[in-house]
Amino acid sequence: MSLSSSEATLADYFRVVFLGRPEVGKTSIVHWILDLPFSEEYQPSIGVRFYNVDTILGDNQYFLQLCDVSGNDVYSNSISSFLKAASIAILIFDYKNKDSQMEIEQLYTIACNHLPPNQILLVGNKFETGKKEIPKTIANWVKSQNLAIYPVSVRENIGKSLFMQNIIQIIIDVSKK
Ligand SMILES: Nc1nc2c(ncn2[C@@H]2O[C@H](COP(=O)(O)OP(=O)(O)OP(=O)(O)O)[C@@H](O)[C@H]2O)c(=O)[nH]1
Ligand SMILES: [Mg+2]
Repeated sequence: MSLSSSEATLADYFRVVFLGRPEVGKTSIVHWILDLPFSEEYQPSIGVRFYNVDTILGDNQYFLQLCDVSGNDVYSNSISSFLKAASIAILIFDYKNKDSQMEIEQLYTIACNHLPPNQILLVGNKFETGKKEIPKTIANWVKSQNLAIYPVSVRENIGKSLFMQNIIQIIIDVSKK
């Protein structure tokens, strides 16, 4: 049976939460997913913004709720409350910003309190150098935990299909539970 988005209740939505330091590109990635144009101008997000998306994957209809959380420290205490109802956490760092990389481990620990590791994606944005290697700052940790990193560049439109395939696969797996 297919539902219209006005008939869907909160329980029908799969929440995808985007987290990371200010300016790593969370809002840009959400806009990229929604096929909205890229903006060079930085406008810090305030609080959280939800985008409800009705999507068809194969024969099935899914309601996704993209949850774009400001990276400002003021909201760091709210992160756990957004993760409580989440199906996926997308943790984003910036290839050009060491602080954002160092914070990923801590975010990962918080996300693991709410979700199994296979529902947490690590994304490196601003991947424009063409260098494949994982940033030195997090290389040891990534290796020791056997984690995968998804390198993307919203600006250069790099890495979107693999990243999206993973989100879709997780949603399909979670919906079967
Ligand atoms: N070079 C480059 N810049 C990017 C890329 N993606 C986003 N940006 C820029 O990075 C800046 C910050 O992007 P936002 O998406 O607003 O960052 P945010 O993580 O949402 O920031 P907060 O809302 O403050 O937490 C903007 O100036 C974007 O144009 C990218 O792939 N490459
Ligand atoms: Mg933002």
